[in-house]
Amino acid sequence: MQIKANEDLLLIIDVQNDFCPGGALAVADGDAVVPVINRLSGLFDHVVLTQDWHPAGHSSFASSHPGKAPFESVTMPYGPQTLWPDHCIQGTPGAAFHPGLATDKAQMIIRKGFRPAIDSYSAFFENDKTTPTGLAGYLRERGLKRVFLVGLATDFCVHYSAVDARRLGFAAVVVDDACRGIDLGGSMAAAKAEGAEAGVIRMAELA
Ligand code: VGL
Ligand code: ZN
Repeated sequence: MQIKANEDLLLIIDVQNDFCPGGALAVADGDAVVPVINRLSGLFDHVVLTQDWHPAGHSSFASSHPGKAPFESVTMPYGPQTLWPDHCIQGTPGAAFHPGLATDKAQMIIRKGFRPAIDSYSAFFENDKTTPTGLAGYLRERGLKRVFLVGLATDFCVHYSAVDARRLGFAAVVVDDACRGIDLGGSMAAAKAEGAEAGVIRMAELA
């Protein structure tokens, strides 16, 4: 696939210490994406990073729900919400980007999940599916049409971002060798099916 410098964006999702081995919500082999993403960054003129950025006591943390354990689910006003171990707390080392990630090329960092009462998987909308992050406007103002998605986790933040990109009228391409997933209760298979339904393209790798 040919990269179009003036139309394509590389969207690097949540490559943060807490999602890498040793982190609070470690994704198996999560740090393996770092060298792959660093190479891809060199191919794009437009690069944006996202950073999961929760206040302490965030409502997506199991620790905020007495009697609940991580990976259980609760019903929030905006719908079902999976509960996670405390992770990516603002300003902590776990919320920092992986030290090996090349971040200099990025022109913007979208922080998400900072509102205490609502989680945000997608880089475009919070989990209520209506509160925007501003990324769609950024893409439109810059005339960008296609989003290549990489990072963590394939079946949560990458997936929700890809589907929202499609919903907003952008082309969306997930590059599999630059992503790793959590796979909770069949979420990898579900993400693949829902992504295909939404018109998300999956590539094994981007040469
Ligand atoms: C993520 C769960 C909780 C992700 C973020 O980046 O995929 N997953 N917060
Ligand atoms: Zn989170």
